Amino acid sequence: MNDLSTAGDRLVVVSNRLPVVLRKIDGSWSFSPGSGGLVSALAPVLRNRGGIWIGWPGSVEAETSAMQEVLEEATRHSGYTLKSVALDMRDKNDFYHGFANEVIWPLFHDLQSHCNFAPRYWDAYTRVNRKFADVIIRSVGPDDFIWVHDYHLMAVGRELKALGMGAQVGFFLHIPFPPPDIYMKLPWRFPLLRALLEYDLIGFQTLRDRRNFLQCVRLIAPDLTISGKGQVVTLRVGRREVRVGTFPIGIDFKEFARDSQNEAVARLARHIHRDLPGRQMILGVDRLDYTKGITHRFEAFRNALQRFPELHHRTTLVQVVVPSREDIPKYHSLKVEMEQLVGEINGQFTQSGWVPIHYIFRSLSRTELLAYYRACHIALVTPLKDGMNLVAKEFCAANPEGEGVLILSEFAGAAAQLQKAALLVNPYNVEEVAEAIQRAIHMSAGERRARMHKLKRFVRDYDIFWWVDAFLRAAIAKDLSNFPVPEDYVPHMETISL
Ligand code: GDG
Repeated sequence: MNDLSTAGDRLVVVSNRLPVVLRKIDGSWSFSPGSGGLVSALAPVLRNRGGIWIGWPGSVEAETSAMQEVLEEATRHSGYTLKSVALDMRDKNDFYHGFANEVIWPLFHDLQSHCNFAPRYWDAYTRVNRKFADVIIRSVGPDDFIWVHDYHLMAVGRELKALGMGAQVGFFLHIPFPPPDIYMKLPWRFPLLRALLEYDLIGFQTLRDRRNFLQCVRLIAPDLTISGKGQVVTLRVGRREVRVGTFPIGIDFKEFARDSQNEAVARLARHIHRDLPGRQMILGVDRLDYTKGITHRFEAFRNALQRFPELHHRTTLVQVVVPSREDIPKYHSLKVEMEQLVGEINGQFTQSGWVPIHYIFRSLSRTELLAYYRACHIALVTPLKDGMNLVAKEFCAANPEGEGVLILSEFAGAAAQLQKAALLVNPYNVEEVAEAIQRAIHMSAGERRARMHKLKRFVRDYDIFWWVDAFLRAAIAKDLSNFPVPEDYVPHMETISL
C-alpha cells in the first residue's frame, strides 16, 4: 500500500450518498447539503485533506452535463471533487429502499422483525455495488487510497477485485455489526461475509461489533486464524489476509467548540432561554428513524412527569426530528405515531405557561442546532441501537459552560467511550430513563462540571482527525503492535459482572 503522506496520493471516499442532494426544480438543477452522521463526519476530513468523493446524488434521472456542472459548483470552494454514480428507479427501489433499508439496516440494529428478505433484493445489491466499482475504476489513479463506507457498499471490494483492481481497498461500517444468532437469519449471510473478506482493511465502531463479525466469520471459515490483540488484528482465511480494526468515529471537536461560541449562536441560545424562562431544557436530536428510540423516549418523559410532579413547569423536552427516508412506509408510520404521542402527552400535562414537549420536525441550520446544544441543560440520547451517535459527542463539544448532562443509551456505540461520565440507561426501561432525567435535573453544578470535563476530554482526544489517521495508518502500517485499544474503550456490558 502507498504512503498517503506522499504528495499526489489522493483519498477517495466512496459512500452511497454524496454530501449534497441534487433536485430538479422547474427544469433546472439545484443542490442542498446532505444530512446524517456519515456526511457530518467525512465532510471535514475531505475539506482538510482534499480528494474525491464518489456517491449517488439522490436523483434517478440520467446524468447530464447540467447535473455535473451543479455538482462542480457544489464543491467549488471545498477542496475536493464529487463524482456521481447514476442509479435508476429500479436500483432506488430494490437496492436502496430494499436491500439496504429493509434488510441490512433493521437486521444490523437487532430489529429482525422489521426485515423484508425479498429474494430480488440481493441481485439489486450486487448490481449496484458493481455500478459503484465501475465508477471507482474509472476515477482513481494507482496511488490513491480507496475508502468505501457503510452498509450499502459491503460488496464493492469484491466487485473491484473482479474488475482487476490491484490496489488495496479499505471499508468502514458506520452501523453496528450484529451477533451471530441475528446475523445468521440473513438469507445471503455467506456470500455477504465472503464479499466483506475481499477488503484489505475492515473497520468497526466498537470492539463488540468487531467481535460479532469475527464470530460470524468463524462460522463459515473454521480455518480462521487471528493474530494480534490490539486495536487492529490480522485475520487469515484460506489465502486471504485481512486487517480488522476498531475505530470509534469522532467529530471535529475544535470546530464545534469554536462555532458554538460565535455571536449568532449565543444570541439564538439567549432567545431560546428567554422563550422558556426558568426551565431546565432537555434536548433530543435525531433523524426520523425507528432505531433512535424516540417514542420510547416520549414514554420515559411521560413516566417522569407522572412520578415526579416537581418536574412540572420546571422542565421542557425539546425534540428535534430531522425528516429522513419518509417515502418508506415504516418511517411514515413512525412519524404519525410520534406526533400522536406528543399530542397525547402535551394534552395530558400542559398547564397555563408550560407545554412539556416542544416538537420540531424539520432540519435545523447549523447555527440553530448549535444554539439548541448550548441552550439545553440535558441531552437525552437514547437510541435502541446505534453504531456510534454523533449527537452525543456534538452536545459535549458545544457546551462551553461545561454544565450539560448527557443521558446516553448503553446500546449506542458512544457508550463504550463515554460510559464513565454519562448517565447510562437502557432505553427500553422507561422507568430507568425517567429516573435518570430526575437525577440529571437535581444534579449539583459540581458533579455536572466534573462529568462534562471527562466527556469533553474523550471527545477532544478521539476526534474525527484521530479517526481518519488511525484508519489510514492501520492500512499502511508494517507493524500492528503500535495500535493499542484506546484508553477506557471497552464494551459497556463487559464491565458488568454477573
Ligand atoms: C450513522 C450511524 C454513526 C441532526 N439533525 C440536524 C443535523 N443533524 C446531524 C447531527 C449529526 C448527524 O446529523 C446525525 O448523526 P448520528 O451519528 O447521530 O446518526 P446517523 O445519521 O444515524 O449516522 C451512527 C454515524 O453514522 C457516523 O458514523 O454515529 O451510529 O447510524 O452530525 O449534527 N444537522 C443539521 N441540522 C439538523 O437539524 N445541520
